[in-house]
Amino acid sequence: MTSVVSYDIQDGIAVISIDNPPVNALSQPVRAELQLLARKASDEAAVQAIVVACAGRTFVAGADIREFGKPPVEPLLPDVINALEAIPKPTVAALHGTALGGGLELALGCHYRVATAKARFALSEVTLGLLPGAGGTQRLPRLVSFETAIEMITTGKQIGAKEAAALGLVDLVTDATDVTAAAIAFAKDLVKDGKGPRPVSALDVTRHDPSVFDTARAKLSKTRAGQLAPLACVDALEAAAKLPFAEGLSAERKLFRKMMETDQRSALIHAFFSERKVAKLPDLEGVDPRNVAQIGVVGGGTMGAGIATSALLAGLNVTLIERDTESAERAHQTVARTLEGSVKRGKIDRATFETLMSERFRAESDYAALSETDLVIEAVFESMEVKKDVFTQLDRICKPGAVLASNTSYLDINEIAQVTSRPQDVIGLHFFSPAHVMKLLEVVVADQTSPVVTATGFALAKTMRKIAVRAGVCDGFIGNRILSHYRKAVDGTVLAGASPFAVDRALREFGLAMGPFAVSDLAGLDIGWATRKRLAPTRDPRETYTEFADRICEAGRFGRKTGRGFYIYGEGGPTPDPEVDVIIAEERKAKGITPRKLGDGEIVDRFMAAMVNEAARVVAEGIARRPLDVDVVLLNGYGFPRWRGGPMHYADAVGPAKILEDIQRFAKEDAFLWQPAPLLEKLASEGKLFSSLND
Ligand code: T1G
Repeated sequence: MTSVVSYDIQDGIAVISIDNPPVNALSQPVRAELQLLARKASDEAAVQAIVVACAGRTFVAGADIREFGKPPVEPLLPDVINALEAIPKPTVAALHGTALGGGLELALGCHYRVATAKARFALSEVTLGLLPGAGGTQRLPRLVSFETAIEMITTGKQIGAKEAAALGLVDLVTDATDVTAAAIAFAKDLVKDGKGPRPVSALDVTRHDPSVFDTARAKLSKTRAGQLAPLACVDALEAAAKLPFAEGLSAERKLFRKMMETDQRSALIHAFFSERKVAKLPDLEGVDPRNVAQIGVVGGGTMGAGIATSALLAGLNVTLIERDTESAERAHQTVARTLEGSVKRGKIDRATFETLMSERFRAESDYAALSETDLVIEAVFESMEVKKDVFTQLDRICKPGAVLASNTSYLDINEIAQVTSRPQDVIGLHFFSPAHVMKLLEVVVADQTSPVVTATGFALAKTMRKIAVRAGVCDGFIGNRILSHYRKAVDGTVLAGASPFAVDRALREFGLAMGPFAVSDLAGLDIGWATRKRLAPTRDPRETYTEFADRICEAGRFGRKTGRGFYIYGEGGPTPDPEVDVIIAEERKAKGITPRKLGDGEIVDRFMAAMVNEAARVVAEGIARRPLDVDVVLLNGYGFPRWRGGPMHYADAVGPAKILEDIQRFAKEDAFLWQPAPLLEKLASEGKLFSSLND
C-alpha cells in the first residue's frame, strides 16, 4: 500500500507530512503511520524538533467520516494525539487550507502552530451530530475563554488565521506560500532559543464563571431545540472545567461514543454525503461543461438582482437587462445595496465592492448587451407569455452555444424551449430566494436539453457555491411540487380539527424553523391564492381544502405585509388571529365536518406522510433521480430539519411500512387526499428502504 505519511529530516528538524487526498482525512492508515513516525522522530537523537504538515490543498480536514458507524479501529485518534503531545521535543503544526475537526485537534496536540494567512479553522463535529472526540473540548478551553470555546464547538463555525492568532490558537501567521518551510524555520528558532515542548494539556483551563454552561444550555434549548450534539458539547466542556485533563478526556470520549450512536449523527452524515453525491450523475460522466465567464440576467426584481449578486460574489461578470433605463438603474441600486450588506458582514472588502460595481457588473435596457454572454438566466414575471417573448429575443441576440436558462419555479421549460431555434441549449436554473444566500439550485432538464448544457448548469452551480439537484419538468419540479402536496395535507389537517396555530407549533417542535402557516404569512398569502386561482380550471373538484385560506385573502389579509394573515403582526410579535378560527369553524360546518382533536403526533404523521408520499411519486417519475436528491432539496430549500436527514431518510428511519399504514388510516377520512404512491407500496411490501434506490 502506498505510504500516506512521509518522513524526512532537514537540519535536525523531522518533517512528518500526511498525504491522503483529497482532504488528508485521518483514516486508520494515516493514524497508524502518524503514530509510528512520531515515535521514530521522538527516538532519533538527530531530531531536535518535529514539524507535522500535509501535502495537497489542505491540512487535515478531520477524521475520516466514511469510518463512522463502523467499529473503531486502533490506533484511536485521541491516543495518537496524546502520544504526539508527550514527545519531549518541540512539535510544530504547519497549517494551510481548512484544519477542521480532528485536524484542528491534531494541531492542538502539537506544541506550536504556524498557519498561512488564508488558513481556516473549526471544530466542526457538531455539524455531523458529534462533538470533538480527540481532545478538542479539553484543549481548546486551555487556550481560549469558555465563552469562545462554547461558541466555536456548538456552532462548528470556521475562523480565519488572524482571529485564531488573536485567540492564541496560532503562534505565527505567515504570508509564505510554503507553510512547511515556514514551520521548519519556526522550529529551528525554537531550538536555537532553547524553547522546549509546550503541551496544551499541561495548561490550566481559562478562568470562567461556572454558570457559563447552564447559560449555554438555556440558549441552545431554544436555538437548537431537539438537537443532542450541541448539549453534549457543553457537557464535555464542563468536564474540562471540573476534571483533570485525563479524566476530562475520558468524559469527552464517553459523550463522543454516545453521540456516534444517535440517529441524528446518522442523519447529518447522510446529509453531508448526499450533498456531494447529488452532483454525481452517470449521464454527465466525461461530459465537459461549456466555459462560463460572462453571464446575463434578464429581470432586475428580487430574484434577478439576487442571482446577479450571487454570480458577482462567485467571480463572474454580469450584465443585467431590464425593460428600460429607469428599471435598469433601480436594479443596479438593488445589487449595490445587497453587496453593501456583504461588505458590512465582512464577506467582501470595500475595494472588491468597488471593482464589482464598476468593472464586473452592468445594468442595461438593450438586449444587444447580451450578445457575448456565455449563459443567460431569465428571471422575469412568472407568465409563460412574457417568458416566451424574452426567449424569442435571446434566441435572436445571443451567440451560438450560449446557454439560455429560465429561473421559473414551475412553468414548463419544454414549452419555453420550443420558441427558440436552439432547444438543446435551453435549461431551467431554479434559484431560491434570497438567491445570494440560499444554496439550493434546481437544474431543470427539459426533453431536448443537451448533456453539455446540463453539465454547464452543474458547473455554474459549483462556481456559485450552490448545491445543484437535477430535476425533471413538471409543475413545481421537485421542491414546490412536494410542497404543494404537504400544504394540502396541512390544510386538510386543519379542516379535520387542528387549528393552524397548533399545526405550526407541532411542526416547529418537530424541527421546522417555522410552521407552514407562519411561512405562508411571511411569503404573502396572495401568492398561494394567485396559484390556486391559476390552477382552478384544472383542479379536481374534490380538492376543497383551501376555502378558509381564500376567505382570509378575500378580506385583504395577505400576512406580514398587510399586518394580518393567519397571525396578527403587532408590536409584541405575531399572535394567532381569533377570527381565523371563526372562518375555519364556518368552513368545517359548511362541509359537514365535525372537528376532532388531533394531537401533535398525528399532525406530524400527516405532514410527513404527505411529504414522503408525493416524494415517492417524484422519484418514481424520474423528476428526482434518487431519494437522496429529494432530501438535498428539502434540506437546502425548504427548512427541513437537517438533523433528521431529509424526508426520505426520515421515512427510512420510521420505515416505509409505517408511512403507508398512516396513509391508509388517513384515507378512511379522506380517500381523495390520501392515495398511496405505488413506489411506497412496493418498498413497504418488499421490506425495502428508500436508500436502496440511492445508488
Ligand atoms: N472524511 C472523509 N471524506 C471527506 C471528509 C472527511 N472528513 N471531508 C471531505 N471529504 C470528501 C468529500 O466527501 C468529497 O468526496 C471530497 O472529500 C471533497 O470534499 C475526531 C470525529 C474539507 C471544507 O466536518 O467541510 O474530525 O465527493 O466536496 O467543497 O473529533 O469537505 O470527492 O468523493 O466537500 O472543497 C470533521 C468535513 C469530521 C470536515 C472541503 N470534519 N468536510 O470542501 O470539497 S469529524 C469536517 C468539509 C471529526 C474528530 C471528529 C469539506 C471541506 P468526493 P468537498 P470542498
